[in-house]
Amino acid sequence: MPSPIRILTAIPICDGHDSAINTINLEFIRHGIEVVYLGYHRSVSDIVRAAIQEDVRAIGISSYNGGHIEFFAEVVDLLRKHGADDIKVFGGGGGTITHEDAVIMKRKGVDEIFFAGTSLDDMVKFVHKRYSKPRGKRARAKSFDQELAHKLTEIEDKKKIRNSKFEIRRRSRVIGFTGPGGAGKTTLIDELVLRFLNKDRRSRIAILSHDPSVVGQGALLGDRATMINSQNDRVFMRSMATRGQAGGLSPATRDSLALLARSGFDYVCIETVGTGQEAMPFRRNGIVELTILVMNPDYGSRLQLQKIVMLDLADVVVVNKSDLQRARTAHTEIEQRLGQNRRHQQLIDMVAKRHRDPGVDQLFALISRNPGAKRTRN
Ligand code: B12
Repeated sequence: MPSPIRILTAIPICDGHDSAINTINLEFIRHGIEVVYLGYHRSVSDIVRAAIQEDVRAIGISSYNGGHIEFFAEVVDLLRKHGADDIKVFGGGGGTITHEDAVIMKRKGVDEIFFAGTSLDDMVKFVHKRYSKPRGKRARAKSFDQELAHKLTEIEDKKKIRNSKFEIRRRSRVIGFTGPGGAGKTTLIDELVLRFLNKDRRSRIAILSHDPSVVGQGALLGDRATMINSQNDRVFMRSMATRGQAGGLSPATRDSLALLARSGFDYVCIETVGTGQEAMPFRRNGIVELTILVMNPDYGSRLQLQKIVMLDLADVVVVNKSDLQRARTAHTEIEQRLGQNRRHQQLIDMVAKRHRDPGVDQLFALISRNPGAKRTRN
């Protein structure tokens, strides 16, 4: 089976018209395409950085608020500057982009522009036709991030990894984040990233983030859209689809994580898909040194807690959204459940989305002062 086509979609800076791209994303994933969605209000450099790190075949931009001729051209130029002109650019924008504009945009290197009235089917056909051919021999990477991105693709595509032109340095600390969908794992990682970046101005962080593949093998890899602080040159983020594997990770996770962990990052954060009660995602993964279970206070009754396997295995349990009414009860019930394990697991309440949240500070302090001391038992 050939690997799915990976594309990145985004909306330009100062533009919040996301309704078209949300529909288009869904249609793409239904037809076997993996879509890394970067969200709206994104700068040229955010888009190009993400496209290079994700090593996508193309970038689809949806633009409504004007300035599209310049914006699309800058994306094409910056890709060229980074030696990433094998990543192509296409897009649309209803009644805003005229046919005359499109002619200029194509002259500047844009592959295709779609106008109002185009069927979703035509767009899917275009992506399959234009971007499904296997890449030929690739030119040597121009940067460390680009080389790493190419290697991660080789791992996902089960190809032989080429030797490194860039130095592989010391081992990173690897922190695993798991928990049900919507508990706030991505927001928490993004807040921790802010603290990592501020603490040491030279540090670099990697994030390996998972989302589920759906019927038809496509996937919406949407964690980047929630990231604010992680849109930074010191952060390397890669989104991965589970590609048919149950349990929260992908068949390529183990090797990808091993590569990231020896690539000189200070921290590597790995985030699972939203998991169920039986999940033990890091069990067979010796690289993760600290596992964090992020929970929502709304897990149901106390009885539900007995069934969550990760409550036995996690080093730290986070009760996020602790401003919700049920959070105090949740804290007490989880505390009692953890007490039965007799493992000195930490329980931290927080509101991860809140700026300068003391619970996130507490978790950050725990991670930073605990270098490698606490290997997970799972
Ligand atoms: C819906 C809408 C809104 C909604 C947006 C909801 C949302 N979350 O997206 C709301 C009401 C919030 C809104 C707000 C505003 N809007 Co408005 N909005 C529109 C409207 C009516 C439709 C856009 C749309 O979603 N169409 C539905 C899609 C599915 O169809 P489509 O646009 O034809 O797109 C097709 C192709 O182009 C293609 N396509 C589109 N994108 C992509 C991307 C890829 C990768 C591909 C392959 C294809 C593709 O797919 C579609 C399939 O046929 C347009 C008018 C118009 N007709 O375009 C104005 C319009 C875009 N808005 C406009 C304006 C001015 C605004 C506001 C600034 C108004 C204000 N003063 O507050 C704000 C700005 C909001 C913001 N933060 O950016 C102007 C922009 C003018 C300009 N460029 O100079 C427009 C053109 C209206 C007008 N004629 O004045 N807006």
